[in-house]
Amino acid sequence: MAISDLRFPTDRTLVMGILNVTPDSFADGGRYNSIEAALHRGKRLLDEGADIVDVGGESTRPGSERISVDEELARVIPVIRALSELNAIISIDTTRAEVAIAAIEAGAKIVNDISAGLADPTMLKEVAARNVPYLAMHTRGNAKEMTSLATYKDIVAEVLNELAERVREILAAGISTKNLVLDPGIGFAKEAIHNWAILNALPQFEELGFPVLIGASRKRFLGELVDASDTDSREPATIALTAILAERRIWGVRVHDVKAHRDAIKVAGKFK
Ligand code: PMM
Repeated sequence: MAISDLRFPTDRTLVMGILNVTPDSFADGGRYNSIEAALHRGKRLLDEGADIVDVGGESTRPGSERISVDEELARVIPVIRALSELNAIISIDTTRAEVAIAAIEAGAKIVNDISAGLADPTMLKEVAARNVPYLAMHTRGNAKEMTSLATYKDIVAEVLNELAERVREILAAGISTKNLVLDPGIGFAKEAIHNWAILNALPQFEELGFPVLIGASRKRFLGELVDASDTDSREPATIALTAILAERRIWGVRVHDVKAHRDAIKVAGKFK
């Protein structure tokens, strides 16, 4: 299975809809924490035109506590199984190989690993063995450490170097070049100034030679820009960002409100 086998449209930016099955996730925390509610939300993301539904069971917000593998599996597997039966393309947002393997067995087609293989030493080999697309995101340290690790002399050069190092390891583990997507990790071990510098340097990230996905939806740096402390009120700024990224033909965006972003991408598509 290569990314091309998933038959995504190639003439526009793809939309990955966020489905956090967590009671504590920062943008939809507590609202969609039961399986039923998660399924309902997942179906809505699909109806609104999500190309991928990204199912995650563990909150990655800075400072959050880890949950057990069993708890993570219990949250995500029933949701993945049910949505896969609807022919949805599911990505599993996890840093654990065991969860990635179970998710693939339940029908997930993409592994989204915010640690790019650093959190679990067996992740890369297990993904390579199953030949599924792998989305590798840049971060530093774990959720508890990352805020203190947001120190850079040259943010763009350092993140590029660190991602390139991950790419070498990912390919050495046997994951195919056709199956790799990169993500500079907006908000992960990065302050607002770092996030903006990265977003201004997207061509350099694309020059690494892989599709690039951006996950900026409702994140704090947007709230700081438009003075929006609650996450929902950061949505207009997120949509504006998607329009710009889509006009620049970024491969994908990871967002909460799929319909609005599909619309923004349509508008961007009118600019050549
Ligand atoms: N952000 C979050 C979780 N998973 N995965 C990728 N690939 N990129 C991201 O930027 C990303 C992610 C945190 O946001 P959430 O709590 O709203 O899911």
